[in-house]
Amino acid sequence: MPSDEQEETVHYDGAEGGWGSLRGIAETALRERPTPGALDTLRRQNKVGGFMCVSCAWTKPAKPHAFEFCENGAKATLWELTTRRCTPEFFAAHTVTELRGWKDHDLEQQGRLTHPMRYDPASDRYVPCGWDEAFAAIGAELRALDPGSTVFYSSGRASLETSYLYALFARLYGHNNLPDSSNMCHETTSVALKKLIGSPVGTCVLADFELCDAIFFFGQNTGSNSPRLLHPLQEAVKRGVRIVTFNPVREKGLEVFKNPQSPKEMLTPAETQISTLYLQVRTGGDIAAILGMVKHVLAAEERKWAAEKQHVLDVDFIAQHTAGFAEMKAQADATSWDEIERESGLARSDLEAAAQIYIEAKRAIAMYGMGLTQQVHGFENLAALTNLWLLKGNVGRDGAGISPVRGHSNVQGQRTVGISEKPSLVPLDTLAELFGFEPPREEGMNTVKACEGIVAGTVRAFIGLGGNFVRAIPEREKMEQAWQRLRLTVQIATKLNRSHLVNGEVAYLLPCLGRSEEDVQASGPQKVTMEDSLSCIHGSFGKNKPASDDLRSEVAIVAGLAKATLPPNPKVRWDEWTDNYDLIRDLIERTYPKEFADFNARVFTPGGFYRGNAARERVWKTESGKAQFTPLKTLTAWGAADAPGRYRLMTLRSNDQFNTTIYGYSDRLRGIEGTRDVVLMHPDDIAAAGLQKGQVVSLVSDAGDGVSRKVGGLAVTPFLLPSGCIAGYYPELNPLVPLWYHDEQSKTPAAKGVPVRIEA
Ligand SMILES: Nc1nc2c(c(=O)[nH]1)N[C@H]1C(S)=C(S)[C@@H](COP(=O)(O)OP(=O)(O)OC[C@H]3O[C@@H](n4cnc5c(=O)[nH]c(N)nc54)[C@H](O)[C@@H]3O)O[C@H]1N2
Ligand SMILES: Nc1nc2c(c(=O)[nH]1)N[C@H]1C(S)=C(S)[C@@H](COP(=O)(O)OP(=O)(O)OC[C@H]3O[C@@H](n4cnc5c(=O)[nH]c(N)nc54)[C@H](O)[C@@H]3O)O[C@H]1N2
Ligand SMILES: [Mo]
Repeated sequence: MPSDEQEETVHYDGAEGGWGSLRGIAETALRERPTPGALDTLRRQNKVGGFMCVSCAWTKPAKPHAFEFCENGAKATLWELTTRRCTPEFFAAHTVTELRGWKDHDLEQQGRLTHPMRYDPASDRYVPCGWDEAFAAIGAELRALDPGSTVFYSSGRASLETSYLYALFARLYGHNNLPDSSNMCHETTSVALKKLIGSPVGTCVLADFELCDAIFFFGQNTGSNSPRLLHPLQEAVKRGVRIVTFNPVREKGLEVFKNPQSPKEMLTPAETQISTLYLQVRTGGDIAAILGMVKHVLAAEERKWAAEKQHVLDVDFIAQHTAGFAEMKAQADATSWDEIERESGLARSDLEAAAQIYIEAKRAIAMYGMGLTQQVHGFENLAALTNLWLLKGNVGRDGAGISPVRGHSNVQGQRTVGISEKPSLVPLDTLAELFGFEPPREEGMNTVKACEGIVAGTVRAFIGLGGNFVRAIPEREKMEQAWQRLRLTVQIATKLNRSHLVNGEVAYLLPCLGRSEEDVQASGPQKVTMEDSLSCIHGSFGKNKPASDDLRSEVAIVAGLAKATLPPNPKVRWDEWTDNYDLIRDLIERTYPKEFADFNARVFTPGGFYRGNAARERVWKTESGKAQFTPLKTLTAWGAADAPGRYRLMTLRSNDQFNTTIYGYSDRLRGIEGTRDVVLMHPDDIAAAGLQKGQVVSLVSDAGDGVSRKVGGLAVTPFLLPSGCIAGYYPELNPLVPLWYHDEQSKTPAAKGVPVRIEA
């Protein structure tokens, strides 16, 4: 960062990792006062036979570090193992209306839920109830409703075993309304990569990181959101791998890293510079930036062929494995550098330098996150990226590939085992045969459709398998009002959050075990499994004493609800499955025999077992049977037109939160301390808008639909961002995102490019 600009802006001087990260863990430990076994649990975290972190989805290596966890993984574990308890006494002391006025942080700070609770409208309080009573009442409600008017949501944490049963419950009951957090996250990936290379998930495995020569990052904040990925990155840099980052924000973890687990690095000034080239692309500018790189690669091909009769492109790969090259090239040729510079906000020379690194790399990996997926033209972002990656045959080859960095720890796996609103992605015929029923075949609701149905009143019941739906979705005000007209809301959760407090007419709060806790059923202690970002399946075994004797496992709760709702079916054995999760894994194996062969025997494979990926084998399960080059519909991913006073707002995560769980108010890696009520802006933009540093302003929607949306109380904070791009925190700013403002193809809300104005 240029030093004069640095002086004017808020930033962090240290490296990612280092002592700051150890301090972050210590502060969490002080706040949560974790149970005595917690430190031992951290030692077992992400190790074979241990328990798998509930934070991010980054892979768990076969040869783990002594402490295979990061600052944020430790925070997530300590958050679960807190000694604080949110008891029936707490609920007796506060009405639901009162609690609705509390901050997210303060709600979760009450600690673990201990007892099943029922909403009592007379006293406006949650009151304790028995499990059987809750199941019976919910079952009766569901039986009285049209299954098509109910939604079964899941946040991406629940295990493969729970997820399989949950999806089966929905289908036996009669719907495919199975939205999950992925609908707000990497659904763009599931739709775009499926269409372009025939695989809804990434193509890389961990070994690729040991073979690649270059890694490109687009819109992913590794330092905060998948810090363990910094270890293979640091190793890669030491090997000479060049890393190029495209991000409007200079995120610390992709600049410099000090390994907090290396005593040598901790005691010396040693730190690793991660990115060779860091390009602060304009929000929504990646399509143009990548097209610029494509242009440079194509020009280099022409020069090299003319001079040496040698290729830059992988011409054999293009001929044999791809379709659409000519149209894609025609568009690149026809697009001027002026347009590319304007839309990306980057200089041609910088884009050429990035493209040169791509050209010189024999094997290149592309990684990306929400910066590409949460955009109106998110599909186009991924199409542009795939175009560039196919030019040199960087898909389906060791050391190369496209590797989206997934969010929740089992979000990818939930899709794998049937949580999907799209019946075409689920082996319904197999389910029909296994369980002797006729599964619903019509497409179910994704997150946006579920929200539309709730507003329209056509959705009558919502079950949440984890998560904090009303806080995570767009258009908060309208959604919260509509929410309270629901007939039934059921929340399966570990801690109290806002979604529990904007309850329906009949409402239940069902507290479950956390993944780090011992899960003992009739056949003994149970293990569960999840799938990471690199498609590896891992077993997880919780050992801690449960937070309360009245908790049930997620498997037991889902089975309890299903049994109370559905008529008896001799092929459907909720009780036996709850008694022994091996039987559920057998069902998963029978439903997905190729991916899950010998499942029970492989649960604790070091590094997980790989479930395979056709695109990695260069088998393209696309419409054309080839990997697809795509001409781009637009040069910008931003979904609005530029206009004076209109800004592109990115809603970001801090280093001190996990989605809607706000651990605290220290976004250390960006130098923002003590508050989340900020709007980050370049000093020149602040001056141009006639604002002052520290001035408190409101953001208002400028989406052009005439709907008033506003969030106030935000302090103007100077920050190094591209001109016209501003940033603030998710979920506080969610009221500004219109429900209709989403990726065109996948309906992922476009939370990274929201059109807003500033009101002083
Ligand atoms: N500690 C912690 N870990 C987490 C989470 C958490 O909240 N806390 N959440 C989990 C979940 S569910 C998910 S999905 C992942 C999310 O992890 P990420 O994918 O990293 O998501 P975000 O933090 O929302 O933002 C991504 C980055 O995109 C950049 N960006 C914004 N707009 C653009 C753009 O137009 N172009 C480019 N190139 N970049 C842009 C932002 O500056 C930011 O650095 O993390 C998971 N891990
Ligand atoms: N503006 C904006 N909006 C966004 C995003 C953004 O970047 N910007 N990101 C989007 C993304 S990527 C995602 S994934 C969604 C996240 O949306 P969700 O997945 O719905 O939300 P979380 O905050 O992860 O859910 C937190 C709650 O989960 C419960 N919980 C925690 N652990 C467990 C467990 O083990 N079992 C059960 N049953 N419950 C548990 C706790 O009660 C906790 O309060 O938000 C999306 N919304
Ligand atoms: Mo996510």
